[in-house]
Amino acid sequence: MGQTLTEFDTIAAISTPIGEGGISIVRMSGEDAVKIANVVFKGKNLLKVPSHTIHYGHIVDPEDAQIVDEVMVSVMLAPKTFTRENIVEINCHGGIVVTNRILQILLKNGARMAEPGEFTKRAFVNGRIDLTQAESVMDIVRAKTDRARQVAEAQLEGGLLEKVQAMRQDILDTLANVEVNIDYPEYDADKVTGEQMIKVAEAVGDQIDDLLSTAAEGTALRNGLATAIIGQPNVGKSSLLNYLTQSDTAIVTDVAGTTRDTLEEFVAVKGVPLKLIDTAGIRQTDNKVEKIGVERSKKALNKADLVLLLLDASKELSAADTALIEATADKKRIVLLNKIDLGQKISVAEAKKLTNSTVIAASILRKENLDELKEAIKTLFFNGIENSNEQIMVTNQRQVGLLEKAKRQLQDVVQALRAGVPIDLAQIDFNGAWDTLGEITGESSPDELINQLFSQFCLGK
Ligand SMILES: Nc1nc2c(ncn2[C@@H]2O[C@H](COP(=O)(O)OP(=O)(O)OP(=O)(O)O)[C@@H](O)[C@H]2O)c(=O)[nH]1
Ligand SMILES: [Mg+2]
Repeated sequence: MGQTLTEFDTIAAISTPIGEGGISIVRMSGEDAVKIANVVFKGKNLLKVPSHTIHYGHIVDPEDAQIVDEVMVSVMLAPKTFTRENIVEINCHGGIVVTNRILQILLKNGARMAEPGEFTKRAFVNGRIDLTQAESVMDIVRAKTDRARQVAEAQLEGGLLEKVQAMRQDILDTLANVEVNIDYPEYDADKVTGEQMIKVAEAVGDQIDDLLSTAAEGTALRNGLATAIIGQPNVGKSSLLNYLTQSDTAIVTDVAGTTRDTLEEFVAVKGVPLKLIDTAGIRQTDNKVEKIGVERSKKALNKADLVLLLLDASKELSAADTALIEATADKKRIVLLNKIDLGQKISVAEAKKLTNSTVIAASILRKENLDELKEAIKTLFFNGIENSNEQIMVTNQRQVGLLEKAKRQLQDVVQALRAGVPIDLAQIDFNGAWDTLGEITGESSPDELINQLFSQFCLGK
């Protein structure tokens, strides 16, 4: 991340969702942004206005001198902008045709269509933000709960960046020391440096552990806790999904085997983000379609962080129920005894003894005791996770993978030095850890990785 600005062409994109709305924003970034805007804008001379000002006028197609729309145009001059380049934002009337037309006119007059994430990528390449901050921009856009947003904002403020940079600095300082001692070898310099390297490797390793301990909550906040609704056919799984999502996404009928595919919905239950997965009732079946559904249910179960196991309380516990209890035994689990409006043949105490889990007796149909279920989900989530007030968290698999790799490299350093390996050999892994940590912030990331990362962004971001 150098301080010098890389020269780029001028890009343009629609930065608001495509559709009808109050206003839409077409954004341009690059050296010529103001020049191009000025060609198509009728109002003040934009080349002469101060930076960070907004101006009323009209977009006129230079080709036929026709007025396209009445607009407000913001001019923000480099370097104090999101991309560190000149940025022009055209606020036009919301509407697909108008917005597209303005974009087309900009493209005809010298701008190039931006790729997904290209604005944010320029902010990264021009050194305004690091990779963790770029990722957080996307996370803020996608945040489904307020807590997830808070964590993303903290990351955008550079919280994770600072921690990673501090660790890299510690490693670098030690490396510098080693270099000095190699250049001026004295009697016990090697031993002293070796001990120092072990100390730093262990200290940085501990800091990595601290960060990794936030990963479970961090990734759950970002992606939602994968929650599989499991149970026999007709027990009320789809009814529960619909209740929790307050919609009628899933088809509910009294026909056993209604749901034949897994269905995913994102909900926040008392602030806990869940990725709910409604599944086909698990049973032996000869129906081809249902069979596939049952297989998918089993897969969903494997991947689940949390299982909501539904049992029909109005009937005696069956062998099939027992099989499901066993199949879900090693998962975080809440057992819901459903249909108590039809009588209760399985008691909460009995189910508790059998499952060693939180058990709630409820009626989804009558919406009875469902708040207890929500409370139970909340308790499970926030108790299972430490540092729950922590703002600086590891929120995605990319970060987790790199931290784990750096941790292994540091462990190797310690092991090697303890085994008497010469310091200049152990140093290779120490160097490696420094590099790996740099990949988290993007300081030592290969280009293709960076391109791939930004291509996941939305257009206009
Ligand atoms: N009496 C009663 N009926 C319920 C309750 N919850 C769900 N039902 C009914 O049970 C039937 C099956 O509900 P679903 O939600 O489709 O059950 P499912 O588990 O998704 O079923 P499959 O998709 O076939 O596996 C429907 O007729 C629901 O209205 C309840 O608490 N009490
Ligand atoms: Mg169903």
